[in-house]
Amino acid sequence: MIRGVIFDLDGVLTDTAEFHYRSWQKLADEEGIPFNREMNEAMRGLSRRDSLLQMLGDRPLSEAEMERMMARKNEYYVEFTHTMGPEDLLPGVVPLLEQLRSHQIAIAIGSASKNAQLVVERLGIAPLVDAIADGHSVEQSKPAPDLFLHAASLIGVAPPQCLVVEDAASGVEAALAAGMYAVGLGPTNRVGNAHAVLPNLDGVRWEDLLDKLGLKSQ
Ligand code: G16
Ligand code: MG
Repeated sequence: MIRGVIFDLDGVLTDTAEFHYRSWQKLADEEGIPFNREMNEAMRGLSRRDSLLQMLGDRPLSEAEMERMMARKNEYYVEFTHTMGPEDLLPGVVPLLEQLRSHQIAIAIGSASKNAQLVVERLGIAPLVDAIADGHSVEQSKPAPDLFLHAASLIGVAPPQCLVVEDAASGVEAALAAGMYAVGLGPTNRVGNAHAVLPNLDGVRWEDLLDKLGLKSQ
């Protein structure tokens, strides 16, 4: 029986993935580092530091330089978040959250982002969310299970009774490592390891999710 659903934020509830990409691209262009959308795909769901390391490849940088680059990327990203509002919620999100509420299913956010709190507030969904585990919550980010285990403990639900909704391979791996159910959103070459795969949450009802997982609605 599923008693809690943990939603990834970027790429699941809202398309900040595009804002993250544009911020990294701006930084890369300024620094003369070759970068493009395809390379960005490999960074989906990774923490800020892991994303930078991925972008740098074998270019050696001091810790201080890395800190400065991460701060600049974040400046660009936070600028984007200032333009965000409830209209940036992806289709199907609010009806699904409301449906979960009516079934007394606990709702948590499990995001690698240090800006998750800010984004949740801008989206106007804070009242529908019981707990937020974010980039400040644990040391080991996705694909380690720590972030989702922390989210589960915040809502007081045992991991096997949690379902994670993710758009990134690293997030699906994290959910499986945490012993949770995983629904992947997007192409199977990205999230195919999840228990079930859907293109997005548009029109998706709670019963549909349980059905896809081979579980029964209670
Ligand atoms: C997100 C994004 C990643 C981003 C990470 C860290 O995670 O998918 O692209 O690098 O957060 O974000 P920040 O720089 O704001 O701390 P998620 O887990 O919400 O998909
Ligand atoms: Mg994501």
